[in-house]
Amino acid sequence: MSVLKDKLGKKIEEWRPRTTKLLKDYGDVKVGEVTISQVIGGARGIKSLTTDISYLDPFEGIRFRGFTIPEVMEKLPKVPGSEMPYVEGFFYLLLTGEVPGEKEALEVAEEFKKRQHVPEYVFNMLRQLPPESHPMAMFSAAIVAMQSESVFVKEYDAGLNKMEFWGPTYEDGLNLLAKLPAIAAFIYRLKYKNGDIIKADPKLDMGGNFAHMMGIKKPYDDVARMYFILHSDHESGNVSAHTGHLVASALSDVYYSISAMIDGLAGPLHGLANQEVLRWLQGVMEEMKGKIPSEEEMKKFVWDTLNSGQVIPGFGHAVLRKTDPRYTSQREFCLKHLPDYPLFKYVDVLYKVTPPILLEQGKAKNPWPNVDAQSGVIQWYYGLTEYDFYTVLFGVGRALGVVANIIWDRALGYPIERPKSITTAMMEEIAGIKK
Ligand code: NMX
Ligand code: MLT
Repeated sequence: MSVLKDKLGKKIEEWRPRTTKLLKDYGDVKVGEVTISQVIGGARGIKSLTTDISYLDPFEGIRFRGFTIPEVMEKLPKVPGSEMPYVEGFFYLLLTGEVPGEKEALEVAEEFKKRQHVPEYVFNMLRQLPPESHPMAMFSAAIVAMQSESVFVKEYDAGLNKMEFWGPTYEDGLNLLAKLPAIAAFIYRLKYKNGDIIKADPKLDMGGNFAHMMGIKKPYDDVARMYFILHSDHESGNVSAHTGHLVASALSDVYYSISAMIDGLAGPLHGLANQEVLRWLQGVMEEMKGKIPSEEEMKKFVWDTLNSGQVIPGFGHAVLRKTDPRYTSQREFCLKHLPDYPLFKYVDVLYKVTPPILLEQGKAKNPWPNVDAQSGVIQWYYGLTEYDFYTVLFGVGRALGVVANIIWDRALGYPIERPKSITTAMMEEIAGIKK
């Protein structure tokens, strides 16, 4: 058994009694109340999910296994010659809750390398899709195409004890994660680089290999590592993480679950917002003929968008009530590596003018930028200008967190998810409108 799986097995054994005790002895203790506006309003703020992989505080932002983003970047072992940590070491942290040393990070990297070969039928299937297919549809299709590889399904069909579900789920999860960078890079090169595919380099770590297969030079390897880590998890209620968990709760395997997760991420109010930000900025750039807009000029673009009934992509959040620390990390990266880049200046002006306008408009509960406002600019700077590919990058990262969650869901025996719905007439009765 691998070091990671062995360590995880011990952690699971230690953790199970905590969940059992809560359920058995404290199952009736209330965690909150639910209002009509929450029922109609997308279940906003209802505490009805549990995860220990990450927690999102509205004012502080995300903590991965208790660590803030700067702490994660500081504590995790770095790839030699790079500013950023091993993504594989970060996955070790998500899965076990422990900060790995270099030895552990390298062991996970080896595990991924052993599993990174993508079956040829996946590439053949991608080549058959219409050329206008969105990269997210291609990514989702590629993942679900591998469903027949599921170890979980084989063991389940052979009669697996519930307590053992997490083991083959772990195998599926690692098998899939290891293949995602090569699939993503294949989609990119197939769609935008005339199918000129670059083979994986077995010497490289996940981030380094991804940059290599994309055909983008250093420090893009560090951009990839940073990007995958920042996008990995945002507790469980967001559409992609929730979808992954929900589908997996029916004991659908990791391939079905992560493919569905990608489908949820592909919406413009969720992950696709990073593509929308670039599309919006390009529109401004065209109208400005490349000139950096003054604050007054940018205000007009923002108001025009709002007045035409559209959202400003990259701003607002369902939980956060301050600037997203993932935005701040990427902004710091920009200040260090591309401070004078015109597109960064655009984002900077947008950052100055948008929050006061959203406050003045008085609708958005959070006027501050989220992760997507800054991320496309970095990609563009390093030559990845095909912005409809950006959400695939988000998807590779998000899979790390969702796979970790699904493995733990299975380990702790969380049941099939099934919230209750009520009718409009029932709510009218609860509200006292009619008897
Ligand atoms: N621009 C314009 N209006 C906004 C924005 C925005 N950026 N954010 C919220 N609003 C509006 C929202 O549409 C709603 O309007 P209405 O009452 O007419 O339906 C109102 O403000 C209240 O919405 P909130 O409760 O503040 O936000 P909610 O929790 O419903 O939605 C988002 C959260 C993130 C979907 C929303 O802020 C948004 O649409 N932002 C722009 C898209 C975006 O950046 N999404 C990416 C989120 C991060 N991610 O990667 O997933
Ligand atoms: C995410 O990373 O999933 C987004 O910020 C959306 C969310 O958390 O609601």
